[in-house]
Amino acid sequence: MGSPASSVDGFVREFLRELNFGQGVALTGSEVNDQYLALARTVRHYLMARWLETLRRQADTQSKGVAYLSAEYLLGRQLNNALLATGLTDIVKQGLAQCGIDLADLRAQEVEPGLGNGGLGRLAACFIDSLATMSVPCIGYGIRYEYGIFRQTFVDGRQVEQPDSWLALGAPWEFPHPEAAQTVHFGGRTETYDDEGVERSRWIPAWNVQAVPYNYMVPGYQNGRVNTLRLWRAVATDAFDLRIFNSGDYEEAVRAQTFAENISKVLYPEDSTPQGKELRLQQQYFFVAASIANFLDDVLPEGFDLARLPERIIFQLNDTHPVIAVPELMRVLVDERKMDWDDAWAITQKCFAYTCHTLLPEALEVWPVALLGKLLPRHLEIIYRINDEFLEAVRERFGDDELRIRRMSIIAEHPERAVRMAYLATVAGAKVNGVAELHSQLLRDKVLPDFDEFYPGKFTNVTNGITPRRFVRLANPALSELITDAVGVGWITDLERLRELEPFAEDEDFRLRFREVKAHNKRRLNGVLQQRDGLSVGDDHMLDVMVKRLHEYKRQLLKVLHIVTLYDRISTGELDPADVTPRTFVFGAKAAPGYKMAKEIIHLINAVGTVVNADPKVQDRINVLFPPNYNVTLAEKLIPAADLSEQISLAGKEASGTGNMKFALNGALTIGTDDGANVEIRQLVGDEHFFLFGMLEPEVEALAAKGYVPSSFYEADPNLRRAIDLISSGAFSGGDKTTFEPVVANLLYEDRFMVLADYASYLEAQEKVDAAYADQEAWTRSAILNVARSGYFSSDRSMRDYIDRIWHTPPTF
Ligand code: GL9
Repeated sequence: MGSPASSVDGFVREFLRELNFGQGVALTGSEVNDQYLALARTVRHYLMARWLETLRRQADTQSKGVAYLSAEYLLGRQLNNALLATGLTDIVKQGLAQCGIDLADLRAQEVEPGLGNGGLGRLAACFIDSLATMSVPCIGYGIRYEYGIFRQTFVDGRQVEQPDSWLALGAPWEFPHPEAAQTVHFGGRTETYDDEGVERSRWIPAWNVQAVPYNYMVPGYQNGRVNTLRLWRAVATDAFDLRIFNSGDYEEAVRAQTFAENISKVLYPEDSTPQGKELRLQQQYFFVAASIANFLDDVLPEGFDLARLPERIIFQLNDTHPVIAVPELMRVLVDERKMDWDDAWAITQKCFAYTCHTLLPEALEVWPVALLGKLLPRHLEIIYRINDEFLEAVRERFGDDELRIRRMSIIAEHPERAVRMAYLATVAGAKVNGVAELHSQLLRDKVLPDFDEFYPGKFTNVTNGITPRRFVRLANPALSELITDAVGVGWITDLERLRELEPFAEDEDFRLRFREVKAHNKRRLNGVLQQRDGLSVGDDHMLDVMVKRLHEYKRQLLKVLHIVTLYDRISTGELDPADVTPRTFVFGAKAAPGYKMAKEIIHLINAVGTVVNADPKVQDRINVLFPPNYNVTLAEKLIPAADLSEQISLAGKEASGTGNMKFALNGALTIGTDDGANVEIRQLVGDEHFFLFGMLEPEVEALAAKGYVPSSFYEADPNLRRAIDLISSGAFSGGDKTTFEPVVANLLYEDRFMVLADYASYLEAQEKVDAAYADQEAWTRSAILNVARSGYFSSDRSMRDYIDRIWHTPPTF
């Protein structure tokens, strides 16, 4: 198959053909959505030959690859990335212009697939981009949610969730393959039987659904490689029970269908807390069972000797969500392929590796035994046997240390009998990794110390990364051009080359151009915010940005207290407005719909914003913007415009963060705690170019051990008292003192994440920010050095680390 001619005329022909024959419309009178769909399909054609070639070579070489198992992929828009990968942007721009169409209008038409909640899902998307760019064989496996992360709106400052119907206007990037559906079973019971003298177990399931694969292209950056992302959709096996249907009971007939299809209906909008919902366990098993079956039956060649499975595949478990894959592979090997248990277990232990993404104990998934037994009875038996053998080995090593046995058991007994999925993953995985140095250390020392002792060498670190293609090259074309002018284009696939920018920090002309890039990006952001929400960033304001999921541990409240303090001091005349650095504070954050406190905090941010923005005493000095529905698309506009990046979680709580890396690479300076990957960012960019504040992790531990009394900080610090009293007074709630009482009471009497303890230090660091910003030359110098020294945070480097330490999967071509 020849690829379409890479010329403007060739493109126009292809595009019009898609518009006419694919969409069934003429150019004249076609809608923007028709044009977008036709363009997407045209661009897809250009990738097709490479995709087929990649698949063919993969089948020929039979080399080891990665199966990335992830319940979330927060992909962001596809069009621009596909254009970049193919190098078609200029041709397409010109071709469309000939048709009287502006490429920018078609880009804006795309609804991003928001199939993830936050960092964890975005990380998966960055990783598959890097693997394709590095020519490493990888299949991403996940779920094709019909509704992704909810669309957030604000009504009277409160979050309201709307369904995200991302498929409504067409899905031009996906390739459904109903003929390749897998059947996934649930429920029922198990039995033993005599298999020619061998006693075996089998599962007699009660019901099943079809898993239909939808394939997506994952193009490498201009390297001719296209990997595959395979997302599963649940479809009812017998769509209608015809007998019932004929009897006229339509509702009853479609009930089974609705039930089955609910499995891939909606992404759980959860952040770092497990949702003990049966449907969620169904989702997890649904996608891993389909993925394993797909790999064994369809990807491996016929007759493949499964004893050699570890030579062909490593299943990377992205958090505990896919961990039910462990007993599933055992079930397939032992029950279906009739393998000996010990052989199967030896293979399984080589085929899985587990990434942990959290430190919050409440975020570690556990599944009640009762639920697992009902939904997956055979898997529960297998887990029990894995646990028995594991605890036997622990006994052999440590003797009958019952406390230790209870601590390490995969089965928890309290508060109810439940399977600890992180333990199962740790026992089964060849390797276990955390996502930043500090996190991996704390994982070994605090979360899984018994396992670290029992399995020397099993724990490792791979610090997260982000793809420079999407988050620098595409999101920040102006900076990309400046960098390329200075050091050449090599940085896009070899981000350490940014080091070569260091000398330019001393170059006055370069600094000026760097500032022009920021100014340009702020104007661009202004345009987007104007159009999207009617918001605007103040002229010549420092842009201070905090964008991430709304969670107490991330401490958006600390940022709010800073703003309230500034507001209070300016409006009471204590601070001369002329002495305040003009700043626009930007928040972007979704709260899990069931997370009440997070939603109260959103309300408070909006309420403070409303008052601050309307008060003439502080106008043109400080401004608060909270554009709703923060997503990848908005991030791509916000981050390049930012001057200051807020990474202010309580030390020891943020596993890594990846937004922090995106900001540094786009030339923002960070104000942050010694937490997650902030630690590594600061080490690399240098203390002088990073605003550190707050307790260190051991200090947090010590304070907690001694007994943290938040109100004592309130009593002792007049600034803090004033800020909190102002909120309590009703100043931001039209005089109503009760509105924010729950938030204030929580701060004063619980404050689990020690906002009040870090407040003074944070304020002090913010004063340093102001002082530093006043010297624009020095600030720019720091910003350039942040860019130059952050090449380490490319997800290409993360992938190299996974390959060296865990996967051992070389590039193929
Ligand atoms: C997270 C961690 O909280 C982040 O610190 C980390 O950077 C990412 C990626 O490793 O993983 N774990 C987690 O559950 N989420 C993370 O962001 N939450 C969401 O994705 C919503």
